[in-house]
Amino acid sequence: NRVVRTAAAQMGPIARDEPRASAVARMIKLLEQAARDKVDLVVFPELTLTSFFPRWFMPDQSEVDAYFETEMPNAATAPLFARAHALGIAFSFGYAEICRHDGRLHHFNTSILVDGAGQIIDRYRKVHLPGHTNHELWRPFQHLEKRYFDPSPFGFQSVDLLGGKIGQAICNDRRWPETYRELALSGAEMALIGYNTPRHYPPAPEHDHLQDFHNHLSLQSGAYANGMWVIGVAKAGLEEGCDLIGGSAIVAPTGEIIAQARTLGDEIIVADCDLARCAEIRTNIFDFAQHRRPDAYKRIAGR
Ligand code: ING
Repeated sequence: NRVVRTAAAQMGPIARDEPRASAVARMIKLLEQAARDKVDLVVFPELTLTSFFPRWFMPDQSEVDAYFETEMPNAATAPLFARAHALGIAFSFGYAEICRHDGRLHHFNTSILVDGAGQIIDRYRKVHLPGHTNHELWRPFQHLEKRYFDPSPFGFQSVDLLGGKIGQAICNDRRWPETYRELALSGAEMALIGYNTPRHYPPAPEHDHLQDFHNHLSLQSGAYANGMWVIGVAKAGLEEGCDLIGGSAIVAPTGEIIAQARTLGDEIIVADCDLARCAEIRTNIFDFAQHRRPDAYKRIAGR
């Protein structure tokens, strides 16, 4: 077997004026708790250094850019990298990234994976940006990811870590079956997915009571149909007046939830994830080589 002891490190609310140092200190506390459990890998949520700022319309771009990191690691996150390296623990976390690509500045909703030696081995940028572009006054709060971020041009990938292949995705990505299939086809045996999910979804308030169900439905179906471990990690709780769901979960390749958060605050849940268990699914019902019919799937990748 190839057991990776994994922790989902759920974070409670991060206030609008909470300094990055405060969020990082909370992350280090969870990291040290995980270290006491002899955890190999700690997974943090999406945009885990600041409040979920796409909920606010900010006409002034310099105010928006203040939520972004222009280098990584940096002064705010160095203590986290240092502590994790000292503990020999790999970790992933999401943040807002400004980077230069093809000679142009880009704003990405990013998640990085750092190995036990403190090296960034994967940088994923969010593919599926939900929400809208302009200030929509009818909404009780905004969801301006399409305004503040560029969609990733890089797609999905997986990297070698802890004896397996690990891939990343971010929040809305977890609702799209294509996310998991692309990761599985890249060889991923585990998907790390942070999220910030408001309970109230203004375009369809009649679905508000289904948010927890849809969260687990997405994580579990993705895990099962691709025979992979899925680690879903929430930024949870009442954040600046917006109620974010919790429900962080560690899902086995069979689709079973084997660990789940109980609170809406800072909390780690831990599970021994045997990556060899992917074979239970991938050598049987979802043996892609044996059963998958890409010749019949003409529309999926089409535009
Ligand atoms: N948030 C939400 C998500 O996809 C959302 C947006 C909320 C979509 C509720 C549908 C229902 O989980 C992010 N950050 O993508």
